[in-house]
Amino acid sequence: MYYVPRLLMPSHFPVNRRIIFEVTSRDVNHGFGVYDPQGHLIAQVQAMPDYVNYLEVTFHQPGRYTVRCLEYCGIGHAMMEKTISVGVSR
Ligand SMILES: [Cu+2]
Repeated sequence: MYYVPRLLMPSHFPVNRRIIFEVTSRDVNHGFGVYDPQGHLIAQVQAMPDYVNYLEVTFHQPGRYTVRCLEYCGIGHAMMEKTISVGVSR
């Protein structure tokens, strides 16, 4: 198992290991969506202030995945995206 504390978002993850994301928010509601290298949504959970949700993901294929906000949250919404690499060098 690979545990991701709520204030830490690494950009590299291993393949074929259970990963637990702690998901919360400091301001308003957001959506936490994980997309595989082909652009398919593979996991999602809501990010809410003062509450922690846990999202378990196992990346079975190496490649570049994307985490995006899935809920309109304000003027910065379109920029809420992060690329993560799985099983490949940074
Ligand atoms: Cu948003």
